[in-house]
Amino acid sequence: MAAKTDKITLIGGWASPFVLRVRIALNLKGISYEMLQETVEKKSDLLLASNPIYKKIPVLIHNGTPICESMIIVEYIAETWTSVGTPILLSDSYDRAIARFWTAYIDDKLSESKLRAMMKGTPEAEAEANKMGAILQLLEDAFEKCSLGKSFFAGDNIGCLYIAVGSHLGWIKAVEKIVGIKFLDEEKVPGLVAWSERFCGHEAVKEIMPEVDKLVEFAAVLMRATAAK
Ligand code: GTX
Repeated sequence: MAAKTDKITLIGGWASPFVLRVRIALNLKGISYEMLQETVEKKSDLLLASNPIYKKIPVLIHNGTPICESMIIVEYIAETWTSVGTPILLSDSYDRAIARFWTAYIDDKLSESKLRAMMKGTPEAEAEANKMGAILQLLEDAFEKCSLGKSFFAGDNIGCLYIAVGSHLGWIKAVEKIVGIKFLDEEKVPGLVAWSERFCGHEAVKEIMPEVDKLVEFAAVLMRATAAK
């Protein structure tokens, strides 16, 4: 178990769904941390030194030791601070395997490059964005069927899979606004819509979930920065 005097630093950025995962996990455990904001223009020396392989955020620095990749960090937090706050890992190994399967699916389908491709404002981008609807429909059906201890939508605690999916809700809503297509549609994905409202209102989430309009503004900044390179 980690000590109260531990120094926790998060190299992050307010708009990143992957950073949000780590912040939710830290909130669930009630762990204080310092967050260093990376900028679009230039990666910090600390980020380059801490994640030399991918050079991406988030990186958690625990007493000087860096840990990279959002879901690896979430599991590290769950396993390091077992006896404080809310448990994050499911107790059954099969349930954990199923949760990891769907987390890998989400990370494959909603990577940064795929989110960017959805927001370019071109006809191809609209076709790409439509894939979001299909992904959400598949998740709705799968989560209804698969048993993760309790049914996915009926669970009270925020576990790893909730964090993996829920961290993307802000960007899903931002893409909805940018391309003018409703993905979180009550008629099509009622379970996900009701669950997403509960997730966004959770104590560990509501203060840190980025505002959709700010994400839309940030998307424009990101696109301009990419075009200028
Ligand atoms: N697999 C990694 C994880 O889970 O930690 C992915 C992390 C990642 O992609 N981080 C991005 C990064 O550092 C920041 S989050 C992307 C912002 C969303 C924008 C949506 C359009 N990127 C820097 C880089 O790729 O150089």
